[in-house]
Formats: sequence, structure tokens, C-alpha cells
Amino acid sequence: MHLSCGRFELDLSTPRVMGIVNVTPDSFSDGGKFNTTDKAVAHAMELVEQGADILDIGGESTRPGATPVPLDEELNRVIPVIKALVKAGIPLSIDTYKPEVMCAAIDAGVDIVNDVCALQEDGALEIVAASKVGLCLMHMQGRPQTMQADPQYQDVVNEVADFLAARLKAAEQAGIARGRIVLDPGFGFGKRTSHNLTLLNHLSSLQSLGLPLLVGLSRKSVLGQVVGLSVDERIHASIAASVVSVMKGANIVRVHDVKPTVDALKIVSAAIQN
Ligand code: PT1
Repeated sequence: MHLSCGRFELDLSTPRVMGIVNVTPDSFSDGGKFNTTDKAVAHAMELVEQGADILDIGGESTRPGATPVPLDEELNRVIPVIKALVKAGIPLSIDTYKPEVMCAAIDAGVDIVNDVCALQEDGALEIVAASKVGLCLMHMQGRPQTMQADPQYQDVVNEVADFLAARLKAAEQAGIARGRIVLDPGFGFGKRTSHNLTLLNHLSSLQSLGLPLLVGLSRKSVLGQVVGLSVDERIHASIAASVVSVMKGANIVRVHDVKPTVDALKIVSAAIQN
């Protein structure tokens, strides 16, 4: 299995690690653009050294209840970082649902569009179709500010699968080849702890959609619910979640803690081959 994404043809016969690069001004700096850009680029280069296979660059948090970032601000955050990382030698992904950001990021050289809204915004399908970038289609119930208020499902696995199948169909009809697409059940996006755990347990049933799977569980509250720890104490739970995800069929894991994830997944690969 391969993923065609921009300048790259990513071999998915072994599990891949996507390192998270958040481009957000830290509250202690003066909010200067250089400080923010330089810090994000330095962190990204560290993730490359730790063995990341993909860098996922985002300028607006989509975690539950996060405040939206205006378009201009998101562009000011991510575009300089993308330009600085184009020569890093690994695929770059842009984490955005805004068509204008997708367009500018593609012009700046990204290889993958990672959209938590699965290209439902007006014009998004057309922008990705007109390029050669890879695409992550993710499931979300509701929208980030309110999605955790009262998530409801009759059958979470089937509803997520049906949504992803419908968005895959829309992407293909817009002219995006299947070989460019990965699917993501969207852990933590309009889901209770029980919904997230059911999806993880039944992840392999999403393999019947016939496309590679991406999983993002790193440091999320579902892990905190299970181990009773705060967000900066969830590294071990996160490594375990990546191992379980890959053993249940994930091809790409999106993580903060790249080095321990890379090591853990080497053991999974070694054990499965022998
Ligand atoms: C994800 C993902 C993402 N997650 C993809 N992109 C986030 N493809 C951002 C919590 O419950 O899973 N897949 N981009 C981050 N979103 C969240 C959601 C962060 C929930 C934290 C939580 O703690």
C-alpha cells in the first residue's frame, strides 16, 4: 500500500509516524512572528531527527472548545513555517479546514491536506482536486466549539464508516484519485469516551473501506479518562494507543511524542514479521 502525496510516494507497508507541529504564539513572547515561526521550525526539525515520517503543520487548534483563529492570522502562522520546512526531506501536511489556507499551503509546497472537516467547506474539494497533494478525510460529529456537548450515536462504528465512505465518494467524484486518500475516524471529535474506545476496538472494520487509516489519539482526553492523568502526563498512554492502533490496522499515527512512538512501532513491525 502506498500514498501518493505531492512530491512523495509514501510506502505504507510499515507504519508511519506523523509528528505534530503546532504553530501558535506562546503567551510569554511578544507575539512576534519570527519567534513563533522559528520555534515551530526548530521543533519540527527535532521531530525529523526523532524519526518522523510526516510533519503535520497547524495554525488553529480544533480541540474541543478552542477559539477559532481568523484566516489572516492562520496564514501568517503556517505559511512561513511551510516555506522553511519544504527542504526538510519528508512530506509536509497542512492541518486546516479553510480552503484559502489549503490553497496557500499547496502553493508554498505542502504534500498533504489534513482536513478535520473532510473537505465539506465550499471550494475545498476543487482546490485539492486541482493539485497532486495527498488528502486525509476525517470524521467529526458537529463542530469543534460544541462537538463535545452531547455526542449521540446509534452505532458509532457504522456511522463513522458511512460518513467516510460518503466523503470518499465526493472526493473521487471531484477527481481526487483513491491512491491519494487516507481515512481517519476522528478520535475526540464529537465522541464520548465509550465512542472513542469502541472505535479503537473496531478500527480494523474500517479497513473494509479499502484505504489507509490515520489515527490521532496522542494526549487526548479519552486517554486521560482511562488513566486519570492530565494532558502532560499522558505520554505512556499515548504510546500504548499508537501500538494498539497499528495492531488494529492504522497505517499512520499522528503524535506529539515521535521518538518513543517510532521505537514502539519498530517492535510492532518486528513482531508481526516474525
Ligand atoms: C486527528 C486530529 C487532527 N486531531 C487528524 N487531524 C487533532 N487527521 C487535530 C481531546 O479530547 O485525530 N486526526 N488534527 C486535535 N484534536 C483534538 C481532539 C485534540 C480532541 C484533543 C482532544 O483531548
